[in-house]
Amino acid sequence: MQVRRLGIHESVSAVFPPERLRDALSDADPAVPVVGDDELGDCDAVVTFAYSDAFLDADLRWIHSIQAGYDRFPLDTFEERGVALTNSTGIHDTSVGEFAVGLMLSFARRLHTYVRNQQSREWSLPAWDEPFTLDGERLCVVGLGTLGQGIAERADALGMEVVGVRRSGDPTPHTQAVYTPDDLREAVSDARFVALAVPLTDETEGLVGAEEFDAMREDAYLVNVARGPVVAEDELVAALRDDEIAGAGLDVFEEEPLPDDSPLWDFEEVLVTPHRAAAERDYYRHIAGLVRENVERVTEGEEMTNRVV
Ligand code: NDP
Ligand code: 7N6
Repeated sequence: MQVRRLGIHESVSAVFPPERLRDALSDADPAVPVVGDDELGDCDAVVTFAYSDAFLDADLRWIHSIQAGYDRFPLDTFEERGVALTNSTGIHDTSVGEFAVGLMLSFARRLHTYVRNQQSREWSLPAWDEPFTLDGERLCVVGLGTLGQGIAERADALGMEVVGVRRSGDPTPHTQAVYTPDDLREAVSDARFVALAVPLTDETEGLVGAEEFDAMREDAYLVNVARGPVVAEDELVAALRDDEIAGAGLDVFEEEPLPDDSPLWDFEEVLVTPHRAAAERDYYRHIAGLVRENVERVTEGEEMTNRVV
């Protein structure tokens, strides 16, 4: 494969201005124009946020997704057509790790309640036994890759007792025990927090539902920074209504933006964030690093990193 013209698809503007990435790659060998669907004609490859059928029409050889998740891409078609897809796993440990810990800290230290009260100039005290500390509390991280390990490392630093779940069951740093998905309910049963950090796949769709909420402690919080459909959302709403769990910090949803009429907006112990756990001003720099490395690898005839298909 030769990359002479690498388009930066305008859809990356969902996360950063495309021109930032263009400028960061200006010293790379290929030309790096910002392109829309109609301007892909001369490109061999594209860096993108969204998937567009125009990529196939333009016969691109390589597509780089600025997301770690690749659930929206037609992998089988890419495979059939010999299109390489690379993703952006490996860059979100700090950003999402800090975000997930932020959600947990907010619930424990009651920050979300104080922020809400401030809107109405209300000096209102929590019940004496409502606030708690993360120190000594148990966290179960489901999915122990970049995100999961980023969360585990920061939770461990705060004195939390961290366990995790992954298919291999292999140990990772900062976890005291690692379970396999068969033992998911056992893994979540003693946890004060359950943080989801798995990719959305056929196996993980609906991974957490009524039975898992039933297995969780009544004072437990769910944190979802993975993908909305990993959780059966109706069953989450039911679990929150029936006080089967204490609350949830949710960055991702079955439908995004979260519809106006979703009951999730209204729970006091639910924090809704707009799929921004990974957002940071240096995002485009991390992407530039990944893209630059793969351009060099392609030039040298080496295997690409973060190759999905
Ligand atoms: P990685 O590939 O680094 O890690 C995925 C982890 O999930 C691995 O530990 C894998 O371990 C585990 N896993 C896969 N399938 C299962 C399963 N069925 N049950 C339990 N564990 C499983 O990905 P990232 O950490 O970079 O990203 C994970 C996902 O998080 C992305 O796919 C994306 O959807 C989402 N994401 C969300 C962001 C946000 O802004 N909210 C930002 C970035 C990512 P093993 O192979 O041993 O099973
Ligand atoms: C960018 C979100 C991913 O999968 O959804 C995330 O990497 C990216 C703000």
